[in-house]
Amino acid sequence: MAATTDWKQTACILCECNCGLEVELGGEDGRHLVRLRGDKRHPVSQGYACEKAHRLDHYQHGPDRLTTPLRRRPDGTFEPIDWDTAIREVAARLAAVRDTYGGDTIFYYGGGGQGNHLPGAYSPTTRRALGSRWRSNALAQEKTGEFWVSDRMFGTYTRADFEHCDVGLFLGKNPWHSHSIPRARVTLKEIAKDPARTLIVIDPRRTETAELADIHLQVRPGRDAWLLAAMLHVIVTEDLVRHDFLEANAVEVEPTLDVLRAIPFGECCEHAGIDPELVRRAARIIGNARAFASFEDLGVQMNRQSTLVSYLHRLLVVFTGSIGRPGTHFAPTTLVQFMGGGASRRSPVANAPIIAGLVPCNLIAEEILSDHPKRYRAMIVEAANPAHSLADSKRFREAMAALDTVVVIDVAMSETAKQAHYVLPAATQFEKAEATFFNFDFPSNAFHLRPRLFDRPEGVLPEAEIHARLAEALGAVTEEMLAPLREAATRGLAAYAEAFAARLFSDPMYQWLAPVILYRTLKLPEAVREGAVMFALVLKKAFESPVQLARAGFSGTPIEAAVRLFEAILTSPSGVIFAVDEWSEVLQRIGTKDRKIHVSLPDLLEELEKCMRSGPNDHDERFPFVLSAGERRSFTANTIIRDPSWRKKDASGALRMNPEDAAALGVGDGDTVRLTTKRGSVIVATEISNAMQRGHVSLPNGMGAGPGGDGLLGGVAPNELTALEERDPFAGTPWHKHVPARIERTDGTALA
Ligand SMILES: Nc1nc2c(c(=O)[nH]1)N[C@H]1C(S)=C(S)[C@@H](COP(=O)(O)OP(=O)(O)OC[C@H]3O[C@@H](n4cnc5c(=O)[nH]c(N)nc54)[C@H](O)[C@@H]3O)O[C@H]1N2
Ligand SMILES: Nc1nc2c(c(=O)[nH]1)N[C@H]1C(S)=C(S)[C@@H](COP(=O)(O)OP(=O)(O)OC[C@H]3O[C@@H](n4cnc5c(=O)[nH]c(N)nc54)[C@H](O)[C@@H]3O)O[C@H]1N2
Ligand code: SF4
Ligand SMILES: [Mo]
Repeated sequence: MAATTDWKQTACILCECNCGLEVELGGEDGRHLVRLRGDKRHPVSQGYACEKAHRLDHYQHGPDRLTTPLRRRPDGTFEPIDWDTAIREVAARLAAVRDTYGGDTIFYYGGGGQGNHLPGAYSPTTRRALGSRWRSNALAQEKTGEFWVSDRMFGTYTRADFEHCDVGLFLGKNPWHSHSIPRARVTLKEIAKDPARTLIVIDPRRTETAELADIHLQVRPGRDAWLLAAMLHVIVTEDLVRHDFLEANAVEVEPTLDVLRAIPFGECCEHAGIDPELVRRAARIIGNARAFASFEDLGVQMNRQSTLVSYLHRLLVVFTGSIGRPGTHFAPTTLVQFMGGGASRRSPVANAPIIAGLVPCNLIAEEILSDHPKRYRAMIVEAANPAHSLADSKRFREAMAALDTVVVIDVAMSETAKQAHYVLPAATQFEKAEATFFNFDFPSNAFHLRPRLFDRPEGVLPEAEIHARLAEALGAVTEEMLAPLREAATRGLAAYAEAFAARLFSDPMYQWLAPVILYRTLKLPEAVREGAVMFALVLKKAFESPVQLARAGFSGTPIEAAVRLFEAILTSPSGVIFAVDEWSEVLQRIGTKDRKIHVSLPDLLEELEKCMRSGPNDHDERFPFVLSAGERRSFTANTIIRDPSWRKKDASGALRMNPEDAAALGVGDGDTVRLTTKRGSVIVATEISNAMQRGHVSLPNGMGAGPGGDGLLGGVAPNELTALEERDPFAGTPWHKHVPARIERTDGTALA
């Protein structure tokens, strides 16, 4: 091995925590991430990193890496083309779709994953040049139900302060593996070992988090609505409701309390499969908490009654007055507000609600496979793998095949790229500057622009450059627009800022073109060049939140504060605290029209009453098992890492199954079974696990061989088994965690 260089700062890109890392570069060509450790200077992660970060070299050196633009031949194979040809042809084909059918038929999917949100920040320029109107991404298959409820109740999006809570609840969430809160394992262990604090987990599996918990409510799969209704019933009937908080901050309380008083408690506990005394105990602990923090995630958000459960969960938070105090819930000052938002429009073909600006993922195929005049005709996919990650991969592939033009921008030949007409290869997240807008910390909030670690190989481009070239080829960004700013840039950042702000605030069109204009005209050091777009975002924030920025040390006029903050971002390779909030500000951020929390959502209360009357209705004789398709494990990271050799354990992604279920079938640990759902049938190895309850089986996320089985990932691709119509009636989010399934021995014997 050649001599290694110094430690360099970057961040992990495998989950939304983006823990700060220090890495040693080396290997034969100096292009490997040889050693990695948590970066103590990172303001949020403070040196923390989990085991997954150590495997990042498998991302940087993935086997499916793209190194040149590709064009599909009529026989379906790809031929390499040069960048000039690729940009010219892609621009011409998309412009032809725009001119024939309207730009609103060009659909945009993705924009970023767990570690990279700058592509999505540059894409507005290309979308504006094309008149593209509709878009979506993974949030519209997980969080849009929660966004919709939060928007109606609070007019804002909240997160929880587990570090200072005395009662912590995880609902359909296994943070030991999936994280999503800073330094998750440290915080979980601290709550668990402190006798004065209580950790409550609601999960049908005995997860690693549940093992640490004081109370594990091992709910029957898909029955969370009944469990939460029962818990709320206890809180209301035992009068553990914080009336002072509600009087000061909420409206429409009484009608909701009436519905909850009438909940059939015993029946609910029975449906949930949990001892009524344990339900009471958990509810009392939450009702009497000094500081209650809670987090819901995919176990309920990708499940039956998901939007109703998001609502009931928020009622638990509001009735216990758990907003706006340390250890409870907060609304942070974020740099870019992309989590949250209500339903504004309806989609052009299926008339589905667009929540947070996103078309529900389960309806995209329907919006394409239609004879509606406004059906989508073309699609740009960037930094996402929807042919793998959306429900019903077969149907999604059919939809892609029906499109006139598909352009995929990715670092690797993904399942989605395989279906494209043009594949544009991007620099990896370590070959350009990158960042995410997952900034949910409180009271101090941080942003981390990671400088480039490696030069990029010839043949690939960062997304900023791809969008700049496309916008120029489409004639949307011209030299005439750039010249005055180029000139201003020679006079320093302050002069540049004045010139840029004057244009930004005088021309509404400019904000769409600003990303590429900034990238083309700001003179930045090479290692942080793609950070140019941050200038517009920072400027906007300086006008919106001057007090919070000033507390973090960025004061002066908004333009002065923006210049200071932008300079700090460029020169802080471990990240920078950009805003400091105060707890007293949280309740002032309630953004409903009357600035009150709206406790009653009539459509969801009606849904609650309907569910209570009808019972769960979730049993199908033909499919006696419930499959959770997509569990987070130690060796899963969506499809960010595509190299199967990184999986030291569980390489094939086993189906976890309860021992009694296995015994009834005569299946031993490691044996293969046939797993069948409405949409597909696969052969999979089993892992017998005491963590599973009877009737519930679980497959990992992010595995899968892709179409034709010729990919490299290994294991079962979960969405070969899921169906589009299995979705929430309100938000359209999929029921990936509740897929009715049948299991047979590979010799054909069905399990009783
Ligand atoms: N290791 C790893 N970490 C990740 C990721 C990864 O791929 N790998 N992905 C990241 C991403 S994109 C996300 S969105 C998060 C997701 O993070 P999580 O939501 O924590 O992830 P999952 O494991 O998909 O689902 C959580 C839990 O839901 C439970 N569950 C299943 N059915 C039910 C039910 O009916 N009721 C309840 N209450 N629970 C149920 C499952 O048993 C599981 O333990 O993880 C992030 N972190
Ligand atoms: N059945 C089932 N399906 C699920 C889930 C589940 O639990 N069960 N979970 C869902 C959830 S929560 C999520 S978040 C989604 C995730 O699914 P997607 O949003 O589709 O994203 P990823 O799998 O993270 O894929 C990211 C893509 O980005 C590429 N990439 C990596 N770095 C770069 C870069 O720098 N530039 C570009 N242009 N591309 C890059 C990778 O090669 C990969 O193809 O999956 C969802 N699908
Ligand atoms: S918690 Fe998430 S971001 Fe942090 S090291 Fe682990 S996978 Fe990476
Ligand atoms: Mo996700």
